[in-house]
Amino acid sequence: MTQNKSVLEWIGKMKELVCPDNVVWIDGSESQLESLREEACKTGEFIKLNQEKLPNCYLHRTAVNDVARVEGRTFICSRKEEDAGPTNHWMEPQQAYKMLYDIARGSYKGRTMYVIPYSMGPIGSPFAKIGVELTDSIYVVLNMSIMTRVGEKVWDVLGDSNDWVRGLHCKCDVDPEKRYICHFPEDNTIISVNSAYGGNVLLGKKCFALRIASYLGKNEGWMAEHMLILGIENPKGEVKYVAAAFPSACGKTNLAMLIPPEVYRKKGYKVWTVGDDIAWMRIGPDGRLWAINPENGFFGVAPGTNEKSNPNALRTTQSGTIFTNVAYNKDDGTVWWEGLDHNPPKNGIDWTGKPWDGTTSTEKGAHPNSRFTAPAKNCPCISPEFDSPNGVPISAIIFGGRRAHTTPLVYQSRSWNNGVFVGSIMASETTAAATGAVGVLRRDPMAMLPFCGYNMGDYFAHWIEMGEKLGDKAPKIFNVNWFRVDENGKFIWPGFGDNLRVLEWILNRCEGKADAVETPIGYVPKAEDINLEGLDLTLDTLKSILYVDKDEWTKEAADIEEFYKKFGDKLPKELRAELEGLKARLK
Ligand code: GTP
Ligand code: SPV
Ligand code: MN
Repeated sequence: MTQNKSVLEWIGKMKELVCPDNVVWIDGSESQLESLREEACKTGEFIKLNQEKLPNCYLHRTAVNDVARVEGRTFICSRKEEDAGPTNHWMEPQQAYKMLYDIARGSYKGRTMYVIPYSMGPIGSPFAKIGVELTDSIYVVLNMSIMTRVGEKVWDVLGDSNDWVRGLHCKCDVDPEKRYICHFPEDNTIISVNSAYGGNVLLGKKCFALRIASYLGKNEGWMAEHMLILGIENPKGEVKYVAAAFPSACGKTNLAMLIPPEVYRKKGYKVWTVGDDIAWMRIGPDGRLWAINPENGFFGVAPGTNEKSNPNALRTTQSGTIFTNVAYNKDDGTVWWEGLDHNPPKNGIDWTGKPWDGTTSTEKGAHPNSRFTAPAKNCPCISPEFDSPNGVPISAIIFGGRRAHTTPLVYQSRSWNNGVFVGSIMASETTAAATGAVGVLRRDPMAMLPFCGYNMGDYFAHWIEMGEKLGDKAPKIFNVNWFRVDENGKFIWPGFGDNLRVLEWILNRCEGKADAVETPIGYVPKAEDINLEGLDLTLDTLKSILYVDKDEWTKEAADIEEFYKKFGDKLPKELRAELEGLKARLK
């Protein structure tokens, strides 16, 4: 426990509001966690899986109306509306507090308040930040204990400081009409009510490590980004790190854990996972950009994860993992999801809790946004630098989206500012990671549309400013698209492990070792410079996905112009100039 006055005062105030029957302080000990797991099994919140096949693994099902982030009910409650900006929902803070307190009042009656002290980033690292989450959900406690560094040590590091993020989570009745995820960046506070799902309630993740942290980063001169961090070791044993921003369910976990194609493995290439979702980046004493992963686990998309697509992820989930909304196999007490293998359970239970026969049913067994929560240390390719308090130096920043057409497999930006432009115009087809229609193309700057805690125009300006500070030590900026489709709607690029072929070109470019072809949007590889050895893909097919179509991009430029209008005079003049430059090159 702690004597920290600001903590005790706030908890006291929240206790009075929500009226718990009792309060449990989470100390991070295995014995405490184990008793919570047992309790969750008793109440049915958890199902204990086959402990021989999946030791210490559990299954949890959420309410059917509570299966993804709710962007429409997520608010940035800054004092001035303008500070939330045109891409966020805004609520006036006093009005928001009143509404949330009215919903939260008395909602812990008959329940327990769990107090979770956690660190985002290795405890005591200069990058790390501390949070306290209050919750009435054991599921949240057990997930937070995997996803963040939880326990007594956090109080020691915090001491009597007031610099910590307050998080109140109230499950209430999981009523979707009263569900709100509200952020008060100016008060270091997050309040989440009426949900019990992932990103809505594991407040250290998107709420703190992106929405609040992006605001802190702007004020303190660092960056909080929706990026994986990956180390690529070449046959000489040199490791280079890249950070990549893709929207939700667009391939971060997969790229972060990729297994090199056989031809690369034989040569001695290795890949090391530092993070799969969030990067906090600072300029180091050497002037380069250094990154840590503030998380301690992976909250990954289950469907599509299999022995071929992502064996490392699969292995990571074989112990100590919580599965959410996947299918259950009653015969052997294991779990299943679409795309795991061709043997769905005959005698199963689907993600909604109904009996399900995977061999005859056309219904899905697992929800498309079903997830695993797995400890980072389980990952066979976890980087030796994972816990490093100073992070890893970033050579390249990669943006990417899910686009059936228009965007080539890979291109390099012309400069840092041009790279910021490339990030700002990212567009991607929506996925099941958020509620709403799937497959709709939308602009998602830097994959941060749902996660930027302040005015996106100011966020662009912050990127430009970081580039000025980094100067010639700035990482090079690239864009990738694994998702171009042919006339039958099939993905053309094999993706997954084979994405290393593109990463190799990217790293070669960073070291001035590869050639490129200049196009209006930036530099694309000469097709011959992408290693296709061992791949069933012709040079002509590769050329077709490297091609930059001027007509398509002219339409794209007009659409970007429209999109940019949103930001009014908050749009940095540098980005306006980049757009004009693109238009001129397309003429
Ligand atoms: P969040 O956790 O929501 O932020 O998602 P993520 O960006 O980590 O996405 P993830 O790696 O879990 O991938 C989501 C989906 O994209 C899965 O269904 C994958 O099978 C698919 N996917 C990932 N990489 C590739 C790729 O290189 N090519 C193709 N075609 N699909 C991919
Ligand atoms: C995402 O949607 O980008 C996720 C899952 O990583 S959640 O934690 O629900 O935000
Ligand atoms: Mn994510």
